[in-house]
Amino acid sequence: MITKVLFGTPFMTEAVMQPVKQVETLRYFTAEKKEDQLCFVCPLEPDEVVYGLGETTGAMNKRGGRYISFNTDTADHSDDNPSLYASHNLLVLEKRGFCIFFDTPARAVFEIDYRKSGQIRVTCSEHVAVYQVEAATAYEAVREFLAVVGPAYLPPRWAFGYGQSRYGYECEKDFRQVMECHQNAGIPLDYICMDIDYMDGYRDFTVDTEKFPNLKKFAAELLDRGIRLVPIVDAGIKVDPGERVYEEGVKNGCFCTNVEGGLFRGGVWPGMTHFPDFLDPKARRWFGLQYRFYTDQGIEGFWNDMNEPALFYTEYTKGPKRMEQILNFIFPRLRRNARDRAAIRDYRYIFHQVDGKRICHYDVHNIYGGNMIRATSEGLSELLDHRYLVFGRSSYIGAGRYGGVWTGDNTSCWEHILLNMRHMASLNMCGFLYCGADTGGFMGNCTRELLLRWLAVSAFTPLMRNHSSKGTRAQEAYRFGDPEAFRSILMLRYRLLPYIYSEYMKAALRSDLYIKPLAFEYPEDQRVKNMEDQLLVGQSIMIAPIVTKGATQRTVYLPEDMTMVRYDGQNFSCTPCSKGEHTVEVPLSHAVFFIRSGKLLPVGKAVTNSRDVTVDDLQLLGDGDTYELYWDDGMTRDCTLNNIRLLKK
Ligand code: MIG
Repeated sequence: MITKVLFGTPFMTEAVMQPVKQVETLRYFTAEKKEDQLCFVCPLEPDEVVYGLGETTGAMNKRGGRYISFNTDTADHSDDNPSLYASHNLLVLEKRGFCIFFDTPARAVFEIDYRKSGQIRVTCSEHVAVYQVEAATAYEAVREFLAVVGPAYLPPRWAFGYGQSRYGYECEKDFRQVMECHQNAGIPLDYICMDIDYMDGYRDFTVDTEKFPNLKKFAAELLDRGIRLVPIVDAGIKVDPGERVYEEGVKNGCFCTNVEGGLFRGGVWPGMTHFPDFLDPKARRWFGLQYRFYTDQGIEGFWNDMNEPALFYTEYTKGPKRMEQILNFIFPRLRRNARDRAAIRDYRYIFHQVDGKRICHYDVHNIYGGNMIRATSEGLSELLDHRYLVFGRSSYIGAGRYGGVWTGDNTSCWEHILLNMRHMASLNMCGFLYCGADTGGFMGNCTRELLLRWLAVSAFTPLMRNHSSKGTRAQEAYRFGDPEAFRSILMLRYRLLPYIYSEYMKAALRSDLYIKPLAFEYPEDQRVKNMEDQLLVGQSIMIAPIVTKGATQRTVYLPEDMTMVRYDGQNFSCTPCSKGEHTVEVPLSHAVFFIRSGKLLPVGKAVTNSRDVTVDDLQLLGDGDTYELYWDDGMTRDCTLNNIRLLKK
């Protein structure tokens, strides 16, 4: 059962869409007033697992950590960084079948068995709507929560293909090369992302015509070969008198204001920018319809960046920032503190217009980015009559209805494969089904081994994109010699596409999770409680990938009898395995995963582009009898459970 308790006058974040019964008391938690904040406290038993918090660092079991909901542009994804790009204030008390969502757009601190041992302490604004769900199991509680948050975003099928990206691709030649190198090596590919260098002076809704003399023609040329372009769109609009988008935004009052009542100016990539007031429906619509610039050229996929919003400097910053930047670079911890301070300072100078009232950005900071995703998505749904790809960096619960998320600037290191897995499960609990990390790592230099192992994990995540930063080693799948192994792992993705697509669509339509922790299906099994390197993907598969450098084998725990599936790049071979521990050998060019008992897995033919995926003669693996296949044309908006057909063995 889901209920809500209101404290003060909570800001309407629109995270929850369905009506929820209001009650007077909280279950398990007590609220104490602390100056102008509330502190919610809940005692924990010693072995209790606490899930949730979506995109946060560290383990999936949040115990022992301190997390701060305050959306931050940060490339430090180490365990002790309390804030990443998003705020997802959901906690799941696994054993009690209980989840609780603190719905406030303001900063919130979660201390889970941290400051006071054996306690959850949540400190946040005194104006907060608290949603609580009590159910028989944690899995049921989360599904009930997702049902009131609203249906998850439905991407087109091509968005489940493999995407290649790099901050550094500049012009037609670069994109053509990426396409050709994949295709010549027989490595599947569906889209290539365009980072900020495609724009004219980093202005959204423009293109540098020296680099792309005819973008429409170029997009068509690529699409003809099955490849789509996915440009980046940043939050800020360049202050640029005479330029159409800027002038329109000013004229229509679509930008955030400053302390004095003028327009707020913040330095980002284009120099001084105005931030669209994404909290204002009028500004959202105005911004969303700007995407016509791209849709007119046949482009239907986008990523939204810098929407925390990221701020390099402001007009309130006195003196040169250079020394601070150098120090920040040398001392990352200091940098974090400096950034936090800078953000707190700067965000206090930004104002929104909400229902005719001036609201300080600092107090609603965490819902800015999610509303950019919403603006983008709502605009595109007006401009197009079919589905489109949108994913963003910063988000809040509820934004998962409008688009997906990627997890930002991670690093080419082994620990971040595991972080990727943890994020996928935690994000799914918060309603972000379409998600993925920068495969291979954004910062740092990737290696062949790291990329292959990472691909073997992201082969199962809805968003599967290889992305890296300027100045790092090139990490396209064809860069490491001997493309055979890469072909094998990526081919696996395409052979699984009917399943991945079908499971995703069913999960979205049923308020279910696409990726979940083992404890959600095996709540009685003590051994899976803290298992974070094995996950359930859809209803048939369990993955247990290799995430350690140099390892060629690992121990896998099966909570029930399962079928082990090995893909060697050509064939699937199946071995029944009994419940318990197994040592599994996985060479770099192989992928091994498991089919749950009584389930089936449909696999398709080896193809190199999503448009060639068919379900006409699927092979059915596993020991089940039937499989519910969701299938449509991959583009229609008419996505209902009527599109499910039953496959029988
Ligand atoms: O300040 O657009 O997370 O994916 O490549 C960095 C350049 C801006 C941050 C994104 C990253 C992207 C990069 N952006």
